[in-house]
Amino acid sequence: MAMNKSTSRIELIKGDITKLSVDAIVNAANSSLLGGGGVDGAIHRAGGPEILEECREIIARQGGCKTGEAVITTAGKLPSKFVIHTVGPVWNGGGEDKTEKLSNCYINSMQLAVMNGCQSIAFPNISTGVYGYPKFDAAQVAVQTVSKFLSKNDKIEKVIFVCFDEENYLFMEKELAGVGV
Ligand code: AR6
Repeated sequence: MAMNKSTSRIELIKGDITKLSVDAIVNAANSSLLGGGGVDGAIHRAGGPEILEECREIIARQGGCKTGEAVITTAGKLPSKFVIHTVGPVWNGGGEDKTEKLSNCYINSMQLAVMNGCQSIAFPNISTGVYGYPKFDAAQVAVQTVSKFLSKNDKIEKVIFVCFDEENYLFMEKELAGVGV
């Protein structure tokens, strides 16, 4: 059935991820989980103190979040149900494990979404801001990882890639066209 094809479940939009009414939005956090700039700052600002409160509980329990891993909180005042906080790799000149770590961010976030009964999830362009991951390469990792995951998992009905900047949008558009979106 066409609806089950992985690519028909992927959508690309331009905009602010904090505005989306999806089951889960993903935050490009850092391992302290205590907030920061970029999309992380925007999510905590718009969501209110409840999200940070839950992050603190997670820190008390497990001491932060490692690169490539993900944790989940409720979404405070945001229209989504959950925020999934994942920690992308700092590019810092690159290296093979950066690709794997970025890919793990997408996989672990989607797994956590599935475990929490989410059917829709929105991703920002993880690591492509302060963390300096080249946008072209990051787009490739995002699209390849997500489409592969969807082809093996039918619980997620919609993945939305939310681009805040034009450059990421264009790279994502090109990459998605390559997989038939
Ligand atoms: N909605 C969607 N995307 C956004 C938004 C938004 N409201 N705001 C920014 N972006 P960054 P990183 C895009 O720097 O590179 C933080 O301080 C932005 O255009 O937010 O993973 C954390 O605390 C860019 O393409 O995350 C960490 O310390 C993308 O989000 C560190 O930055 C990611 O940029 C993480 O760095």
